[in-house]
Amino acid sequence: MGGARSSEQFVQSPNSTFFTEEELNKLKSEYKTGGLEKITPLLQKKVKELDSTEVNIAVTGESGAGKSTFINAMRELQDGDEGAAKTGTTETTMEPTGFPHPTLPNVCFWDLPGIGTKQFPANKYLREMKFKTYDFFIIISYCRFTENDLKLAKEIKRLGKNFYFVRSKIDGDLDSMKKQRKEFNEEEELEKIRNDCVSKLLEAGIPSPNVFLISSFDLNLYDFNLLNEALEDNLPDIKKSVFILALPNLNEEIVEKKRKELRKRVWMLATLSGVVGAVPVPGISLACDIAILVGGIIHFRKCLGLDDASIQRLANKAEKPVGVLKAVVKTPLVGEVTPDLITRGAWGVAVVTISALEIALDIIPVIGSIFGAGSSFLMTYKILSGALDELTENAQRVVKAAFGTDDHPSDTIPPTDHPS
Ligand SMILES: Nc1nc2c(ncn2[C@@H]2O[C@H](COP(=O)(O)OP(=O)(O)OP(=O)(O)O)[C@@H](O)[C@H]2O)c(=O)[nH]1
Ligand SMILES: [Mg+2]
Repeated sequence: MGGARSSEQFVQSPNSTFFTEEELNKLKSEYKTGGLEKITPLLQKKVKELDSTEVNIAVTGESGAGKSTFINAMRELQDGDEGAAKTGTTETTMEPTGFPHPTLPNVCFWDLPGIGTKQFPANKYLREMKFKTYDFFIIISYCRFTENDLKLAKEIKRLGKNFYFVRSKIDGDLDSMKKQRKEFNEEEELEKIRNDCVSKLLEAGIPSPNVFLISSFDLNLYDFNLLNEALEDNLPDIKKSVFILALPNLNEEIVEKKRKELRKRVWMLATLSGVVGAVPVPGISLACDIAILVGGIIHFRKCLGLDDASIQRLANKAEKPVGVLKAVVKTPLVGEVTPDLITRGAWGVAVVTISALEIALDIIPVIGSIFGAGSSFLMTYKILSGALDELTENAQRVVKAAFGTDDHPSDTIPPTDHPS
C-alpha cells in the first residue's frame, strides 16, 4: 500500500501534532532504544499539559460596549442564567471578574470594567487592570471609534500583547439604517464601518489592525468566525487546541474543528493504554486500560457539548425546547460510560486492523511500527476513534436542530427519492 508516509514526513508538518520538532525527534529516538515504555513519560506529560493549559482572554472596552454580553455569548449563556455576567444599560462591571467556560474551566474570559468612566478614568484603568497576565485582548467598541478605544489599543500593543478589535452591536446599527433609509446595501455599510475602524487604528500607528464586526445576540452572523480564526492562528499549538474546544457550538464547522483537535489525542491515549494499567476487560478479547477509554469518551462528550448541561444551554440560546435537541441524540455514549457499554458498542470490537492510509491520515507521528507492538493500542485506538466519530455525528445533529434555519432547507429536509 503506497499511502503511508514515513515518520520523517510527519516531522515536517509542524501543525499536525502538539509536539515540537525537537520533541518528535526525542520521541523517535527514545522509542528506538526503549520501546513504548520509554516514551510513556513524554506522552503522559503532554496529555497532562493539554488538560492543564489555561487560556485567559481579557475583554475590555468602554462602559456599555457589550463586554459582558459578549462573554455570556461565548459561554452559551444569557443574561439572568446562573453564572452569567450581569449586563445592563448602566455601568455594570466594577472589577475584573473571571468567567470560566462552563465545561472547560481552563478557558477563562475576564470581564474588565469599562474604561473612561468616573470610576475608571483611562490612566487609572490602564494602571490597575494588570494587563500583563492575559493571553490576548478583545477590545469591544460600539457605535463610534473613541479616544479610549485608541488608548487601550496602544497600551496593549506597548505591552507586546495581541489585541483584536471587535465592533459590537452591529445588529443595532443595521436596524437603525433600515429605519432611516429605504434602500441600502448591507455589505457596503458593513465594509464602511470596518474601514473606518481600520483607518483610525492605522492612523494611531497600529500596523495591520484586525477589526471584526459582530452581534453578541447572533454569533452566527457577520465576522464571528473570522474572529475565531484570527484568534486561533495567533495562539501556540496547545492553547489553540484548548481554545477551539471551548468555542460555542454554533455551527457544524465548529463541531468539525473540535473533532479534529480531539482526534489528535487518540493515538497518545492509545499508546498510553498499551503500557500502563492494561487489564483484561470482560467482553473485549484484549487487555485495555479502561480508565483511559472511559476518561477519553467523557472528555470528548464534554468538548462536543453533549452533556446535559451543555444541551440545555444550547436549547436556551436557540430558544427551542431541550427535548427537540435531545431527540436527535442517538448514541448510548451520552449516558453512563461503563466497560459494559463499551463492550456492547460497535466501536472497534469488530475490526481491529488499521490501514497504512489511516496511519498516514491520522497523524500518528514517529511510531508507525507501534501497531505491531501492542494489541491494546489497536483496541483503544479503534474504540476511541469510533466513539469520537459517533459523538461528533450526534453533536452535528444537535447543532442543526438548534440553529438549522429556513435559510438552509437542505440541512433539515431529507432528500426525496425521485421515481425514475
Ligand atoms: N443590539 C445589541 N445590543 C447589545 C449587544 N451587546 C450588548 N448589547 C446591549 O448593550 C448593553 C450593555 O451591554 P453590557 O454587556 O452590559 O456592556 P458592558 O460593556 O459589559 O458594560 P459595563 O459593564 O458597564 O462596562 C446591554 O443592554 C446589552 O443588552 C449586541 O451585540 N447587540
Ligand atoms: Mg459589563
